[in-house]
Amino acid sequence: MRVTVDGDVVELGDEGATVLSAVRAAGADLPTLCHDDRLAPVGSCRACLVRLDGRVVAACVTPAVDGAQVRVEEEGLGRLRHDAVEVIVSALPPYALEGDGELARVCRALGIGPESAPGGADRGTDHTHPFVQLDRDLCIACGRCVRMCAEVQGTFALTLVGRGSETVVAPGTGGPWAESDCVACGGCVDSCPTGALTEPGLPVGTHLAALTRTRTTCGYCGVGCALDVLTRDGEVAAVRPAHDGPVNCGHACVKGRFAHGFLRSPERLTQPLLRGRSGLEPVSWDVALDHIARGLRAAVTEAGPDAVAAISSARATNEENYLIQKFMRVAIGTNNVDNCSRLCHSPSAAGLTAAFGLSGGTDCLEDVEQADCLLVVGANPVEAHPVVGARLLQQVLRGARLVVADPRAVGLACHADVHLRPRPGTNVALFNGLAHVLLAEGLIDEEFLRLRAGGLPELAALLDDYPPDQVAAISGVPPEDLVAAARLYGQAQRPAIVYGLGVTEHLHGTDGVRTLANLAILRGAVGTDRGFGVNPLRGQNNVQGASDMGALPDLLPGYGKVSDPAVRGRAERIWGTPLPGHDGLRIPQMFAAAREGALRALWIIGEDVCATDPDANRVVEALDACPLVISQELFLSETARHADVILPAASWLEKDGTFVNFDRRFQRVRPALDPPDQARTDFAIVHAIAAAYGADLGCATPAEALAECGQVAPAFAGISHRRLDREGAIPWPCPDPDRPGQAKLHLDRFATPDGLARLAARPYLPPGESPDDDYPLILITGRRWAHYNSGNMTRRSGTIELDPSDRLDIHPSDAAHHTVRDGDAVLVESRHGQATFAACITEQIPPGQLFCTFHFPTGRTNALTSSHADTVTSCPEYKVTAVRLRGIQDRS
Ligand SMILES: Nc1nc2c(c(=O)[nH]1)N[C@H]1C(S)=C(S)[C@@H](COP(=O)(O)OP(=O)(O)OC[C@H]3O[C@@H](n4cnc5c(=O)[nH]c(N)nc54)[C@H](O)[C@@H]3O)O[C@H]1N2
Ligand SMILES: Nc1nc2c(c(=O)[nH]1)N[C@H]1C(S)=C(S)[C@@H](COP(=O)(O)OP(=O)(O)OC[C@H]3O[C@@H](n4cnc5c(=O)[nH]c(N)nc54)[C@H](O)[C@@H]3O)O[C@H]1N2
Ligand code: SF4
Ligand code: SF4
Ligand code: FES
Ligand SMILES: [Mo]
Repeated sequence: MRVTVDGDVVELGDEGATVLSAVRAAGADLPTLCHDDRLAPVGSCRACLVRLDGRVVAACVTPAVDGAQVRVEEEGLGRLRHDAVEVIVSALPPYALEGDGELARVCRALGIGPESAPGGADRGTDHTHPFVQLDRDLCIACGRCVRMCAEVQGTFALTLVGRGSETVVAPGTGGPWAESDCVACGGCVDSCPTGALTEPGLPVGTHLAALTRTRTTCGYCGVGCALDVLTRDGEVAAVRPAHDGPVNCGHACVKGRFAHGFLRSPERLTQPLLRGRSGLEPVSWDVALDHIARGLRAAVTEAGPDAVAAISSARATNEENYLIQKFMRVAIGTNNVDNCSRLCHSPSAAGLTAAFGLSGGTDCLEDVEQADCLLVVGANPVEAHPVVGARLLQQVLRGARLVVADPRAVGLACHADVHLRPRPGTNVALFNGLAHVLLAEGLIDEEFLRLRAGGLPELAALLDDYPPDQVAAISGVPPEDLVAAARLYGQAQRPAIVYGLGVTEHLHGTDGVRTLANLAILRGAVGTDRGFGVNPLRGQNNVQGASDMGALPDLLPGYGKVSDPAVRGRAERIWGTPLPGHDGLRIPQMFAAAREGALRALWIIGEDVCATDPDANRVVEALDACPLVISQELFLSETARHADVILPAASWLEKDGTFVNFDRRFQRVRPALDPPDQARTDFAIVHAIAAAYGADLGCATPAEALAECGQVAPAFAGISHRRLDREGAIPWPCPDPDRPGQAKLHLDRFATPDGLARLAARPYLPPGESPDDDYPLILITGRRWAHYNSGNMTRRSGTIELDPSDRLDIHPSDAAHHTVRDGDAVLVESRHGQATFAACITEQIPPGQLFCTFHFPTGRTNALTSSHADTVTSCPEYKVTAVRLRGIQDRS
């Protein structure tokens, strides 16, 4: 459509365009106060008045129509806008117009000075919350915060109270902000135009233009939010979500937004430490590097290259991971390199590769948002991937149907049409049951199955054993729920599967992924526009990338098998040296080898294995048995305490490179700060270790490392730092620098050898541990919103105030049975160890099950978990541990 703005003609493609978008497209200056592009317009402030075909209208709420004539620069109109804003400002105190916030800028543009703002009713402040602070005197009741919390975040924590000029934002719960439902996403602060809502680092009146702004990618979870880090005098003043962030679109969560206090924690490691006779002592880099090089040489000389192993970091950049695996393969000569994908989504990589030929999720987030039915399985995105969780919730609020499969009633489950609550460890039976109903009721895509999939006869035969009542007996899911869920998924036009660790972290996690993928294949809802595939919510900021870069014992960068001579030959030519052709050790095998005395040196980069790997007491035994343990860390983690050398590393806010997020997008990481004191980036540390060892890895800069990786792995050849700087985000595969990457996979054919998707006929097999008389309860472990994994970073950030300690969720019936009251200290025992928690009595957890996190080392959660692991990939069975409650102490 064409609209004329002050005589200039603008073309607008978007049918939903408003007069405001036409004005903006024409480049005209028009103030707005109640408007935010992320929110539905309300048109309440009248700052944006224009003339449309003769009438005065609020531009933000008025649809643009073809041929419309809009006037902005008209004498009378300027006056109207001035007066509208002056009325608003008249109730505010003068400091409302200080700084370069939105209101201050609007007033300056309209010629409204501090004399127009004599007000200030002294309505008081609410500074109870660590990250969100309210000055009621600055509230103009535009409602942007309320809408942000509802329409973007989906928490509905806020409301407007009072009448007329007394109207002010308040938590819906009535009390102080700190006791509200707020989950500190920061959205309301980000949208507030006046400074009524602020964060501690940016008080009202701050001149934002005077701060340094660095665009980077969040280093916590795998969502990959684009963030603008604002710094002042070498400190982070604030972190703001980028409004043009490709994944987050101006949203973020408490971790990316506020959990940066760890940077300046007094406990931050700032110099190398070496274990001497009297414990860990500070040493120079030269001494530490020399010690490491000698230890590595001794291990290789005495026991061969396979006596050395490295655990690479999914927190580190692609370029760092590339360099680490290159050092291990080229300089040491071993494939003993792995990353925490092993503990997390290795069953996704194996299962999706077997089903579809590539290890990544099949679609991009935007596409999943087109779905009319979401099947969210064993994932709690509201807490673990909050920006994705919020987007999925908005889709449900807009009418998409929702099936959640999770034993616990948390997050999206509260909004589900059907909530399936399988006993932990019974997914395969559940998914086979769903597939049984799809087949029985003809809810399958026969043409797709004929042309694009294989394995139907075998699957159909197996599914005879999974009628709903049979599945109910195994999983505890009522037959009618199973049928209802299958019908919702089976009858949807465009169903989507989104899943998490509740599928993978099991004895049969890979079978879980494959039998879940069956559902999408049966429906023809993957690799077509009739559905949005199978999408794992990968966990760490760069776990996808660490694996993509070949920090895996069996795969080179780009997933070529080390055992394949042709693949190896390509890397050998580029790296100029022969490579070992046998698979290296997986993380659990590294620990086993160390306990047996076969592993002589273990280099652990950014992973707190003593806190986060299962059966932690046995991990400690392994480290104690290994002659050289190097821990490359931000903090003296549980693991670092058992190391011989500790190297102080830079964090994501201090380094240059790229991450790959959960839907395969490469994005840039840029340093906002220098590393503290002697800390160095992992990139620099790997080079320094290589140099001390007498090896030259090439790749002087991260950009060069990514370029070299593209030579080894053609799927990344089209991606470079320079291109990312221009384009923002690029999904892989992207072999060609002149063509976009592939966001949606498998559209013409699957990447399997015969091009067909593979159905899997996998029977249900019981988990490694089941409840019995000695250990009658099942412990599920997982995450809560305010902390991150080991908690080493979030426990040292302000987030600790939001969630100061771990607790054990227990159903009221079990609590009564064990005479446990809310808050009581309880001792949990498994066959492997014991741990203590404060009890939290809640119906979120079913009877017979318990839930806790692993965010607090004092809890010792992973002393409880077993060494049972996925039979295909060795991913630990973190989600099922048989336990008992003991030693209940009275609170009094
Ligand atoms: N706040 C926060 N966010 C995080 C992290 C964090 O520590 N804190 N960690 C990041 C990382 S590394 C990862 S991998 C992701 C993980 O993100 P998620 O996969 O969402 O994480 P979890 O909470 O471990 O597990 C998800 C759900 O699986 C359910 N579940 C357990 N057993 C079963 C089962 O047998 N069947 C089914 N269907 N469900 C089951 C649990 O009840 C739990 O709600 O989160 C990332 N984001
Ligand atoms: N019981 C139980 N245990 C679990 C899980 C579970 O669900 N239940 N989930 C598992 C999963 S999915 C995962 S991914 C693992 C995660 O386990 P970890 O990877 O061990 O956990 P993180 O806390 O992410 O920590 C990594 C460490 O890296 C450091 N670090 C951060 N950034 C950098 C960096 O740039 N460089 C370096 N050198 N160090 C850095 C941090 O200080 C932190 O100590 O935990 C697993 N453990
Ligand atoms: S910070 Fe986020 S969750 Fe909290 S009130 Fe504001 S918008 Fe709502
Ligand atoms: S959702 Fe994930 S990537 Fe985004 S800000 Fe939160 S932790 Fe960071
Ligand atoms: S911005 Fe249009 S009425 Fe407020
Ligand atoms: Mo993870």
